[in-house]
Amino acid sequence: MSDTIFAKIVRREIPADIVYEDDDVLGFRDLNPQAPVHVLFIPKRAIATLDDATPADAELLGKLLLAAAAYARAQGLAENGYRTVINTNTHGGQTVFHIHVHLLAGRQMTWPPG
Ligand code: IU
Repeated sequence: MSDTIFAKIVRREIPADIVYEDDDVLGFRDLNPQAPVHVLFIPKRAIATLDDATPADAELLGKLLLAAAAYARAQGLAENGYRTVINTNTHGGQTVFHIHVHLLAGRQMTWPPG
């Protein structure tokens, strides 16, 4: 799999506003926020897209979602609520091919998404 800018963030080769880290997951603020809170959660071990995930990745994917939820809870975002999004490939709007969960919060979300 080719390297991405997110892998460089994991390796601290380029800066990011990191707000969450554990052994497996990194969370950092999106450079182009779409809500008052917009944090990206990525696994340190890269998976390109959700379509590339296998049963061997089940635990890591679970940790990714739980990290986003733990961060939201710790930041007091859970009561009002938030949105988590994984974009996959072209129609999904994916632009960085290192799987990531968008956590969006701090405003009323609308449905359907664009
Ligand atoms: P997407 O789901 O692949 O479209 O999301 C990629 C996100 O990564 C997007 O919201 C960008 O604003 C964000 N991003 C970033 O935060 N820092 C970067 O250096 C790059 C993209 I490239």
